[in-house]
Amino acid sequence: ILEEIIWNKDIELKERKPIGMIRKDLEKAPPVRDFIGALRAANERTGLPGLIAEVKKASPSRGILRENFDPVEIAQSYEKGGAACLSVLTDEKYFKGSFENLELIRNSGVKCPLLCKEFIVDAWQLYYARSKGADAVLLIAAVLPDLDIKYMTKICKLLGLTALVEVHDEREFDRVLGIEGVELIGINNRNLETFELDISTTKKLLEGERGKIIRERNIVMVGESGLFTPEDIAYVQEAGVKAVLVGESIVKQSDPGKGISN
Ligand code: IGP
Repeated sequence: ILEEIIWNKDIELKERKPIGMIRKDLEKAPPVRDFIGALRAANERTGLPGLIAEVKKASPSRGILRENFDPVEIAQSYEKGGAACLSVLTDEKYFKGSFENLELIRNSGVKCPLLCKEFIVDAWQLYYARSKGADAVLLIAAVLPDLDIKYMTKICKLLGLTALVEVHDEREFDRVLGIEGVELIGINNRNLETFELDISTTKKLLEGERGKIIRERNIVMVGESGLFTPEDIAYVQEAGVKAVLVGESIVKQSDPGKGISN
C-alpha cells in the first residue's frame, strides 16, 4: 500500500504544483508554533508523554473511523481534553483528509501546534504545508533516502517547521540517527507496508545503544500507532518516549476530548 500511496502522491503533485502556491501565501501564513516545546512542556507538567492527537477520518487499514466527521469540532475537543499538539491528515485518497481541514483548524482559534500528516516526497510540499498553517511535518524514512531527509530537514528549519522523522525498524532508526539536525523522531508501531501492528516495536528500538544516543542528544521520541489503553501509554513511556501520537482510539469516541482522559 505504501508504494501505491507514494505513486499516487507523485501523480497528485503534478496537478497540484502548478496552481500551488506563491511567495505571498507563505508570507500570509499564520506564525509558527513551537511543536517540540509544546510536547516537552506537557510532559513536564503532567509527568505523562505529551499527546499528539490525530484528526483522522479514515485509514487504509481500518476504513472509516468516524461517520459524523467535523474536523474543527474534533480538534477543539482534543485541545479541551488536554492534547499538547494535533496531527491533521491531509491525504485525500487514502485517509479522507484535506489541506482545507488543516486550514479550518488553524483558523478556528485552536492554539495547539499542528502536524501536517502527509506523505512528503517533494520539498515543494514543505512550503505548501507551511503556507496552510502547519507547524510540523512528517518525514517517513521508509519512503525518503537519507539525502532527502537531510535536505528537507534543512528546508524545514528555514521555514520554522518542525520535522517529525518517522522510523519503524532498526535499519531506518540507524539511518536517521546518522543525519545531523534531527530533533524529533517517531517510532511507528505499524508497518506501513504490511499494516502489522506491534507496540513492542517502540521498546525494541529504544533498547541499548540507540536509547543512549537519544538521551545524549536530547532527541524527543514519539511512540506512534496502536496505543489504546493507559497501560499502552505507560508501556511506551517506560520504553523512553516523551510523546505519543494517537488516532484511532480517541477519534472513534463520541466525545474525542473525553476519550483522552479515558
Ligand atoms: C495514529 P493510530 O493507530 O492511533 O490510529 O495511529 C498514527 O500513528 C498513524 O495514523 C500514523 C500514520 C503514519 C498514518 C503514523 N504514521 C504515516 C499515515 C502515515
